[in-house]
Amino acid sequence: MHLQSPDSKVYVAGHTGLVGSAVYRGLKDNGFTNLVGRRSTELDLRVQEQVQDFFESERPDFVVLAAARVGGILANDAYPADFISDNLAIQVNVIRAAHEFGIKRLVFLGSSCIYPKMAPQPLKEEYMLTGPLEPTNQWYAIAKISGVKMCEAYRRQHGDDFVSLMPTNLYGPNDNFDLKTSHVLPALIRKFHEAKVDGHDEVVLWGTGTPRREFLYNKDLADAVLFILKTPESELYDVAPDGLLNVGVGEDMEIRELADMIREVVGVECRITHDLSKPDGTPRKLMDVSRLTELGWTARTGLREGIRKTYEWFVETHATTEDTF
Ligand code: GFB
Repeated sequence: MHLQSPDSKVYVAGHTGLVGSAVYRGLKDNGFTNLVGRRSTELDLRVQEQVQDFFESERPDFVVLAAARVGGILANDAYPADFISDNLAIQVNVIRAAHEFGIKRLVFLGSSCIYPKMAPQPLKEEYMLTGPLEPTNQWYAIAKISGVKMCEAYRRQHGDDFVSLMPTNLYGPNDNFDLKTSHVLPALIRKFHEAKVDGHDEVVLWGTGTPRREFLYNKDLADAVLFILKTPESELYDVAPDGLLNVGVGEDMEIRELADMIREVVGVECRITHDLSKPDGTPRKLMDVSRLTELGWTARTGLREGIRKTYEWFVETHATTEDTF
């Protein structure tokens, strides 16, 4: 059942992360004030008993499942056990509880890496499970594919209104700027910023810089989540009978083009070099966004504008909490 009443109780799992924080804020700004969130220190979603107790006491009407262990290409490769087991545990516990406690609609968030490494472009939802995955992030991808399939299974067996959104690479305020574990966009913001502040004349990119990626601002994803929460079931499953919808901007670019853009936004003159010992990953993952477009949603934030806002956030936050980066 879709979200209508501003009094409905919405639980945003992962409400302090890149996605969850934007979803929480987006709901609030749109008049939905009966919101629930828990930090991972208060509620460990990997522990079934804690999840059961939480649903028992809070009894939410709607759930946005944005809690996940996420990271960039090297973090995925370095911590495969954490990526597969934490994500599977979170998903099993939350999706099961959502069923048991009669949640009206659950929106599960995944990632474009669920699609095969060499899938045709742009990536259509039907390409899931049609070929081998990118090896560096197969562990995370398998967990997310399981989440999509769990939602589909609960819908099929019990009629639960559980739907999956697959966003392309995300960025924005509240991103992770740790150079070892982050994604490329926040990493490059930090690297160019530090080159500017410390007067370095070189920034090192991982890999060849030729892979292509698509970037979606986290507030645009939050807007898409709210849009999906509010879309009536008949329309939603008419467009997405398998309950899977891509979210993206429909355009991609090479990593080296992204680096040029970030260098301009940060305002620094320095050379760009390449560390070819680091992996390139998937050559391209451009989303086909025709399902969401058909329903009437499109992303609004241009990449340069989004990078500028994220850089402002980084500078402000960095100035006050330097040691957290
Ligand atoms: O964003 P990223 O880590 O993840 O890397 P993926 C994207 C591309 O940017 C790769 C290159 O080709 C990297 O080699 N790159 C260049 C850099 N410089 C850097 C840098 O300083 N840091 C980083 N991190 N990359 C992840 C998956 O894949 O994307 C996840 O591992 C998930 O499972 C996520 O799907 C959205 O786009 O390659």
